Amino acid sequence: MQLSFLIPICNERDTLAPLVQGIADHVGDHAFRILLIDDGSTDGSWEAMCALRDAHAYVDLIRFRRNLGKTTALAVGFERIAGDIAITMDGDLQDDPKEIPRLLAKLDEGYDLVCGWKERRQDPWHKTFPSRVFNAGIAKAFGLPLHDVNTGFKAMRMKVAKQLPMRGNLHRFIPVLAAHFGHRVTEIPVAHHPRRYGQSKYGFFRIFQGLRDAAVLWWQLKVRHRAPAKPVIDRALIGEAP
Ligand SMILES: Nc1nc2c(ncn2[C@@H]2O[C@H](COP(=O)(O)OP(=O)(O)OP(=O)(O)O)[C@@H](O)[C@H]2O)c(=O)[nH]1
Ligand SMILES: [Mg+2]
Repeated sequence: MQLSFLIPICNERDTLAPLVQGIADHVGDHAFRILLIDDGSTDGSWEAMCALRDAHAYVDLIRFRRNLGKTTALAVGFERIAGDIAITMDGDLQDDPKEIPRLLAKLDEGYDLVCGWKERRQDPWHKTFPSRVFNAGIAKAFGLPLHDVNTGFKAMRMKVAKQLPMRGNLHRFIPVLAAHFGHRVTEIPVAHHPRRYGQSKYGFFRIFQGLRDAAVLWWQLKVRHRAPAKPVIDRALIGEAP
């Protein structure tokens, strides 16, 4: 099986080398590629990414000229990758690559998307509490009983990755969208580590953005029965990897 890892990066210079090494150590016998997307980092992440690309034939890079957001990074990445399975991970090494075989084993049971549920989330209460409320609301509104809809750690069949309409901030709702398209969605608990390097990108107020987006999506999917369209991406904003 060919695995394609897709990792959006925004100022995560210090985690990149151990993250890439951790993935390479846990893919087993599978063929794999790792696509790192630099979303306008200013901390030297791009230079670190270039060093990794030069050292490892399985590393691919995309660079945005400025910060376009996580959803756009995933949109561009999903379009670019190939293979059988897409695996998304956060770039901050809070997700543990050792969980890769377990996510793949769960897909093998017949699922199309497996979410990594950060059951013991190593983040402060002002992140974990709103997240719990948000997830409970999503579960009820969309009839999708997941504990961690917005987890960055997911494995999915390539047909799911290619179908997702990644616009606005819909990266938080990938499982909702996949289930809407009839894909089989589930979750498994995964290890989660405290952030050791770099800085948190999302503050307390993302909950309000998430709630607004949830309300709009609920209206579109549950009332209008119409999924958001795929975005048109402005190629001029995507620089080429030298
Ligand atoms: N492409 C892109 N990715 C981003 C952006 N902001 C965050 N990310 C990615 O999203 C991941 C999660 O962001 P974090 O800041 O770690 O959010 P969090 O895990 O909820 O918060 P912490 O626990 O404090 O790390 C990061 O590792 C990045 O990979 C962005 O502006 N653009
Ligand atoms: Mg994090």
